[in-house]
Amino acid sequence: MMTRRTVTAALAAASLSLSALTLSTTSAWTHEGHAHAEAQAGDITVTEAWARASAGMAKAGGGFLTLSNTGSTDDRLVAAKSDVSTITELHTHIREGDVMRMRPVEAIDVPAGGRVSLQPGGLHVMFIDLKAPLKEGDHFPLTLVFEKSGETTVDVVVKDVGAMGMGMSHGAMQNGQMNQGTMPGMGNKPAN
Ligand SMILES: [Cu+2]
Repeated sequence: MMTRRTVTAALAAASLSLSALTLSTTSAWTHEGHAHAEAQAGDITVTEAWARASAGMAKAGGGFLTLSNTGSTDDRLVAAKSDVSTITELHTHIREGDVMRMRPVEAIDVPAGGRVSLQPGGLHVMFIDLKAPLKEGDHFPLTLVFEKSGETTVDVVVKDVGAMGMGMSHGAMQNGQMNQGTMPGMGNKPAN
């Protein structure tokens, strides 16, 4: 009897500390989320941060945002960091014949007085080896590292897999399928 009670108490304590952990994680995210869809690093403003909901068993996702440099010094986005994936990279799309391929880039220029959009079919943040599917309505912090302006954290909202953000100017992006659709057997899954 005592043994069982001890076990129950231990379990209760464990679940208590688990919920405390969950609580602190949530509040940390909420706190960082106060920067919300807009964040500032020096003269650089980050707006319209969103990620595409991941489809089915996809282990990668794309993140998109706009960078505005109101200062008089050129800067560069040199890294992105997030907890949603094992690896977070900066990518671009390159057309090879009829196929759009993604390539990692070392940095994304944010010229003085300039504005750069990371958008579907172009520059983007790549989340590789997602720890969990990105679901519509979720949001998560993404830290951006600039060469001169330092770091800032923006809240990224997850939008439906078909969301096209800035428009549908990319022919290869029809139906919201990125070129992961070229993977054998992955092309014609019905949308959720
Ligand atoms: Cu990519």
